[in-house]
Amino acid sequence: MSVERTFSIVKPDAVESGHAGEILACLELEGFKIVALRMTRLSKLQAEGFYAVHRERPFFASLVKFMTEGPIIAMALEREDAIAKLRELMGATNPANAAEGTIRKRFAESIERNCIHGSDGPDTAQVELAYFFSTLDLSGN
Ligand code: 3AN
Repeated sequence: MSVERTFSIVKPDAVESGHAGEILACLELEGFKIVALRMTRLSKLQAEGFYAVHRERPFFASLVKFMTEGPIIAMALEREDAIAKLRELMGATNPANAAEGTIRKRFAESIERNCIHGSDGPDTAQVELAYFFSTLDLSGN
């Protein structure tokens, strides 16, 4: 497996509850290098664009509302097999089904307010990284 990059977000629930630092520490302890990081607050339009694949899902409006309720921390992360390893470390979408020790098991409130996002494949990672970071942000590290 080669070194790859993935995209992650510490979601508004985790920033608000003061778990952002612990989540970042958890990522670093598991060998993820933080290549780029930005704290920002999404507008409705930006959140709708980011989650465009879910537009037809019943939870879309609520998801957009949640993702815009407060600041998020967007990150470019790097390690071997980063995409799959991050998904593993995050745990299942619904924290009730997440394995012991995963980030969602430890910090997520519900299936919607689930504290962290991670790209689900190489194509998505590329699109999501470019949604938040410029080539310049990603080139110097
Ligand atoms: P994951 O984040 O595990 O890849 P996705 O891509 O299926 O999960 O869903 C994107 C986001 O939409 C989730 N992180 C969660 O915040 C929200 N979500 C997913 N499924 C539901 C659901 N059944 N009800 C409410 N929100 C959901």
